[in-house]
Amino acid sequence: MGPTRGETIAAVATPPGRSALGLIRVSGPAAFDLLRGVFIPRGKRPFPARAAAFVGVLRDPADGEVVDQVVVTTFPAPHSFTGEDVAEVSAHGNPLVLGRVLGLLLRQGARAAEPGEFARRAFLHGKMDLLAVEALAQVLNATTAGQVRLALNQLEGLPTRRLSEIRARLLDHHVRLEATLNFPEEAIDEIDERRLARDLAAVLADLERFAAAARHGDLVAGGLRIVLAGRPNTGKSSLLNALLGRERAIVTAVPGTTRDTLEETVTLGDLSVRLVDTAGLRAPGDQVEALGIDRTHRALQSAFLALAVFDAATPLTPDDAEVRHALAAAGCPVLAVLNKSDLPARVTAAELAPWPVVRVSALTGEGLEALREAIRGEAASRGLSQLEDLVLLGAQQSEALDRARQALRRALDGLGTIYHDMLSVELEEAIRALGLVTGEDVDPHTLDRIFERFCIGK
Ligand SMILES: Nc1nc2c(ncn2[C@@H]2O[C@H](COP(=O)(O)OP(=O)(O)OP(=O)(O)O)[C@@H](O)[C@H]2O)c(=O)[nH]1
Ligand SMILES: [Mg+2]
Repeated sequence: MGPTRGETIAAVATPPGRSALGLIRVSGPAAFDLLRGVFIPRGKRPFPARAAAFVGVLRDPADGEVVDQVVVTTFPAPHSFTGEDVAEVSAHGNPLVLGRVLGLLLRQGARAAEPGEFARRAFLHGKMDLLAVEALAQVLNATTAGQVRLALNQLEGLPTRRLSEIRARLLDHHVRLEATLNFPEEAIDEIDERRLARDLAAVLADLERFAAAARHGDLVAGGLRIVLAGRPNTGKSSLLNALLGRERAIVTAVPGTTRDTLEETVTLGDLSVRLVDTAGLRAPGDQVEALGIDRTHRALQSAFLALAVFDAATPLTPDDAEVRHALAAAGCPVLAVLNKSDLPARVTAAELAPWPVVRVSALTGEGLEALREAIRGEAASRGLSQLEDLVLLGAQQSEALDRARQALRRALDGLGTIYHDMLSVELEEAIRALGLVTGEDVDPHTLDRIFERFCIGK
């Protein structure tokens, strides 16, 4: 029995709802056999053949009724998505029809697929590594063209090749270490520790670059959190609405209108941005406001960027000074926004130094494009514009990458002081952890957690 227990699975692969066509996927050793029992091809060509498409009808053997006119496309193993025999049934895109087709195939002996089961089979049959699986999840979930581009690049396999090459270098060193440890009497060259240190440091540097690319990929995939902060009444909620293009947040002339953080997603070119409106920072008037302000501080801790919003029409107040203090303490990069630029100016950019300043009017829309450009510029300056160089990792994979870096660091730190067998253990740990990232070395439980995020039919 193979890793998939010989079962043939089936699922509707298109979303619920009406459309011209709907797709049912069948994968497993009996895929063609169970279709043979219900599918009547129109032409003379015998079904199934090599990879080919067949027009015909599906007929329910129980009552002889035609279930739908369909096109069945066959992909014989191993040249299919899952690596097994796969049949794709293109039926009419009505949930009623698709439900009947699926029911028919299940009665013929297929089992309903679990979420992510097709992708899991593709992985188990070596058609995809785990980095490609992660990329596939992102292609399906992407909301910006940039996210799609990043994911397709990873699907092509470049990050996998980068990591496999790093792992191969470590394996090489590990094998040589083991050889000198296990066969000391053979005339194997002694380990040159200086050279080993240099090589391992280079591997670690490459791994750090890979980890940075993964952190950036995570930011692009998840959306950049940009927090609007400022004292009450400077126009944070107005600015959120202006950037969103709709009246999402409540705006009033009463300071302290926003009591809780509020998050909305906008697309800025290739980037997905999660804008967070917050309660104005000041000495709180009541308990609700105090809780809201507490949330503002917390939002700032995980921000990619803070937009410090000031009212250009009012001289800076002690509350504004508090805002500057809070932002400096939060430690995230800051872009100062001088809002209400439609009114006579009472604050200069110099007063907000050293922060870069953008003048806008949330009321008239003036300066908003410059603000968007400044945000894009900030992202680019932090390495987020070269999407082709970024990497997408799932939570388990990031953890494994961290473990690999730690083991390698321990090995490097210990070189010269620890025994070679300890060194070998650390290298082995790093190699095993890197294997988890690509999927060369991964346990079934971790696989469950990776694939459960997919929907049925994927
Ligand atoms: N003239 C002018 N008025 C603005 C502008 N932006 C906001 N306002 C006004 O400023 C007042 C406060 O706006 P809000 O968006 O509620 O300000 P806020 O910073 O969210 O305030 P809190 O939620 O209390 O912290 C409202 O009366 C807005 O109409 C602007 O660009 N120009
Ligand atoms: Mg507000």
